[in-house]
Amino acid sequence: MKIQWHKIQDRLKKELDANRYEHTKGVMYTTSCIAMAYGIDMEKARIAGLLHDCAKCISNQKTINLCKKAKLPISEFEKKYPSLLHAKLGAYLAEKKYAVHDKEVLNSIFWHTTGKEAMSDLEKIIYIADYIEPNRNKAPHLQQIRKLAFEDLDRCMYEILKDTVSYLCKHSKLIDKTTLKAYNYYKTYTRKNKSKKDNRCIEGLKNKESS
Ligand code: DGI
Ligand code: FE
Ligand code: FE
Repeated sequence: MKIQWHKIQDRLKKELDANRYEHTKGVMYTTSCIAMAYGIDMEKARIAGLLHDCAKCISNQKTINLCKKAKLPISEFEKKYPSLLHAKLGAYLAEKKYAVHDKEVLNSIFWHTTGKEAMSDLEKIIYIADYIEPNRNKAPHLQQIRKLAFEDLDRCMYEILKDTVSYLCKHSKLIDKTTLKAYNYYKTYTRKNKSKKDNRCIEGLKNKESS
């Protein structure tokens, strides 16, 4: 991938407000670090982090108009909460305006707000980095979640989705189907894997006893 880092950064600086631009850089560095920890393609993680919120500072009305023009489907839920659309429109603009054509990168931008079931490692990394980058300071359990990001991507997804769902409930916001499906998936997935791990420990102990 030939990426014109400076050109993209200069353009984003104009498109985003100062706080969002700082957040964007925070996400870019955090995605790079998590990718390093797991041996995932760092360049893909870095460019996805840099561009994930490229559509965030576009007004709701303009976002809807641009989505219609680009023939991106808008769900009933997104009509009610157009801010969710910045992820989908962001993936579209990353390709058309910032000339990033890598499908894995575009998918991780597309899913960065709701998450989804069975995400790729790159998708998980962008989702997680968005939540834990150093400028974030309001979410509960940040210290544990930041540590978990470098230990277990799936459990980290579960903890973030759990806190997000409970935050949305507490503030009487409706929960998107995709967010809920992602939450249920990682809840079941981490439980299954935990019991697999426990079984392996038990097997290990049995083997020790019998030898
Ligand atoms: O764009 P960022 O602020 O960096 O973060 P983001 O893309 O994760 O967007 C966060 C917002 O998305 C946050 O205000 C909660 C909202 N969100 C995510 N899932 C849902 C949701 N809002 C509603 N109403 N329902 C959801 O399921
Ligand atoms: Fe976002
Ligand atoms: Fe973000």
